[in-house]
Amino acid sequence: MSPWLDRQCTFVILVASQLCFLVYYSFGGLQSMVTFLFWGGEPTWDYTKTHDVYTNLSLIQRPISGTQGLPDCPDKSPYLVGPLSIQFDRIPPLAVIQERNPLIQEGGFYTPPNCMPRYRTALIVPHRNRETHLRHFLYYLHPFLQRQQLQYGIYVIHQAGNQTFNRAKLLNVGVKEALRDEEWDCLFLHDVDLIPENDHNLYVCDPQNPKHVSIAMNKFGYRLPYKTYFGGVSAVTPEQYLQMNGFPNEYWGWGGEDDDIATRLQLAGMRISRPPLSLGRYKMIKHKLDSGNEENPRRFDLLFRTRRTWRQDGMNSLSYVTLSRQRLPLFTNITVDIGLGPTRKSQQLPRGKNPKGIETGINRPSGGT
Ligand code: UD2
Ligand code: MN
Repeated sequence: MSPWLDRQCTFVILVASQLCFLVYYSFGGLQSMVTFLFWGGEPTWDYTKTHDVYTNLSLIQRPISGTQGLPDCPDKSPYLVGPLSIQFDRIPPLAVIQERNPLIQEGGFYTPPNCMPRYRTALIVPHRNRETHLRHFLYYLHPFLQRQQLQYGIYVIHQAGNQTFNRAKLLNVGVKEALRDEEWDCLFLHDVDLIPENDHNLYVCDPQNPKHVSIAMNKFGYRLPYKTYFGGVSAVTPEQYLQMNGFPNEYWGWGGEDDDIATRLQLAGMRISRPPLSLGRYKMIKHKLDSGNEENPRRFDLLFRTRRTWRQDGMNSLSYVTLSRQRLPLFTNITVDIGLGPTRKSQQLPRGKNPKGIETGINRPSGGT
């Protein structure tokens, strides 16, 4: 090879390797490159750099010209910030939450003041004796949802009395009651103690399949605990909800109802959809198992029978008595009498035993981090 050609080659190799380095670093190093090449460009988020949940809220203003002829809200809200700082050491007073969210209407309803929303989402929260959790929930969720430019409403479904708690039945009640108010596009079925960590986790439904949203929680080390896990936060359209006959009414006490729901949606011909693991992140407020929500000893038996029972037990067999419906400043509270579970005598299976060997993963009662 001539010395001239040799110099040319060296030059080309030098430039090429510089280019490679440039590309490598502009993609954020090896880890991001691998993510980009093998996971189809799923965004990565740096959860060590977080933002206040009230960031950008003051930018949302009513136009001076009134609300006539408002444009559609953009595809992607300009107010989103990504990872959020979340702390539970101080409990925000309701008056402070109200003051910081001046655009919320009575009943906990919101419509963007400066554009026409693309989605209408109802949040349905089963509740009893979790007032401090509810305050954290309202403090974080209201600004989170407003930044997403959604039309939304928050419904708290409060079980009256101190008999055994029934989360799934309360959710059925919530769906029925929320749909009396509005033709919601999407129903978010939401534990009161779960706070989303990233506002790019949009509170909208997947039109094809029910979406399990809280897939990465601090409680489970930010991993999905098992494949069919469906607890915490999920999102369904009213059509999907009816297609699976809603949720079961017969699970009294802690556990099993989430696995039943995962089964019934499959029996109804759908599958579980999920957001990327880096987006479906949640912090659960630490708590113990509540009194009145003891482990349901019948759950494995019930789970064994879902295939036979789902068409009879659900929205089409729901019965309850509404005791009050209050439009409070930050949410609509619906207090209901949902009846009593089976008597203690008929609950004879030993605690925590799984007689049918059904896999329910590692979802055990009361384990916050
Ligand atoms: C898990 C699931 C939950 C549900 C439950 C079993 C997660 C994050 N969540 O939650 O979706 O499947 O197991 O039933 O894995 N609640 C009250 N008052 C009570 C009892 C319950 O308000 O006395 C409500 C509240 O919204 C709470 C939810 O029911 O967040 C679930 O109960 P939990 O938080 O005690 O159960 P946990 O954390 O094991
Ligand atoms: Mn919990």
